[in-house]
Amino acid sequence: MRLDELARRDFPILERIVNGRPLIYLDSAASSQKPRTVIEAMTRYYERSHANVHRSIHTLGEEATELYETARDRVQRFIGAAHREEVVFTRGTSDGLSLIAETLRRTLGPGDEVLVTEMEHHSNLVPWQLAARDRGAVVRAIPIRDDATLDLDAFGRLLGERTRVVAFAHVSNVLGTVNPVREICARARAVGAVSVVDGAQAAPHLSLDMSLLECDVYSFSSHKMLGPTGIGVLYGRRALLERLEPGRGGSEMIKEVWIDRALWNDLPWRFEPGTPPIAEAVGLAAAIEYLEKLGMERVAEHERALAHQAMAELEAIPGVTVYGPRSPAARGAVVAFSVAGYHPHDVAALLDAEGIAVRAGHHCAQPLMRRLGVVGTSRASFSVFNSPDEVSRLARVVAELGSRL
Ligand code: C6P
Repeated sequence: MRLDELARRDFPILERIVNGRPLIYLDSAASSQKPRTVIEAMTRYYERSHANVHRSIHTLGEEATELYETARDRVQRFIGAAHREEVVFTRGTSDGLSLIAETLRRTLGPGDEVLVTEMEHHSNLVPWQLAARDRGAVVRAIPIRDDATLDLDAFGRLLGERTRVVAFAHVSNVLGTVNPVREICARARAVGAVSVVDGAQAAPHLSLDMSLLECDVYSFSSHKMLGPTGIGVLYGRRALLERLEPGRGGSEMIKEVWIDRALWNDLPWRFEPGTPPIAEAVGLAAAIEYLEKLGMERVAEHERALAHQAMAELEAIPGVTVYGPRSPAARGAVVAFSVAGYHPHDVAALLDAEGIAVRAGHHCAQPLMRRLGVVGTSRASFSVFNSPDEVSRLARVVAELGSRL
């Protein structure tokens, strides 16, 4: 049985009729839909176990703490982290990247360099701009080649003794390019720079193993991987987190506080000030359980096949341009495209009228749009519940738009 045939009935929202048509949801890269088990786990938590964590001695407090910390163990196994202390819960990818940029800020000095890439999402650019601006450091970008991959020779030339941080996406949310994480992190390490990976578009689709990637920091969101909004994960190598001063303060991240100073808590709580997203952690654990039951290798294979099909069918339509690497093996589960004569927003609106949800615009990657010479693109993205028929329907409707001109 194909993966979508197995998974589809688990997603209640897919029963919706939109604009008179059964919903075809091709916008999981922006936010995926949720299986029933995730929704039910969160409801069950609120109906039976809710209390604050780490502070209440009563039964519900202990149950909530147990559920929250068990979710951490589940994430640890899912991403192959060596230690549970390396799993910090955040509010999402952007929040995790901001947290690490705020934390590393004080390690930057005048003339130091933060390397990013031309394909970054604003969430992996702006926090570094803020950190660099405050410390007189500079942000420089590794360019991309015309085949939509990173120019690693240029990376070699940019990398130097002033490089403090190398921050880059595992998978581009526009091009779909899968970057060579292990190689980039090794080269960053060789010059003593901290490697920070934006895993927003990788965690939902690829089997992750931190022990193989050997990055220092890896940030991703739950809501793109079938889990709830409001929670994400910041993996940080223990040796790095141990020597960093927290960039944010509040309750739970301290052991003892005086008026003028405080003693930090142990990892990972040192980086989790305030009441954390507890129900969301329960939902994320349920999402991981669901993905693990399907099997991440199978998930990756299914979504790669859909992306490959979408590229082939869309490219065959006169007037359609597809962006990103040609080889499906080098791509994630997004396919950005443009239709000659149409603004990307109009393409999305016309598809919506047919019940097909895609995203359009600059995808929070304006420097990349400038590099591609476009104002924006339309983008289809895929998840476990999407079928080859849905991809063909997308291509048919796009072909009709093309022939209308
Ligand atoms: N990209 C998209 O439609 P948050 O919003 O914090 O969960 O994720 C931010 C983010 C960071 N990096 C990458 C590579 C991303 O793709 C995203 C989210 C969505 O492409 C919304 S702009």
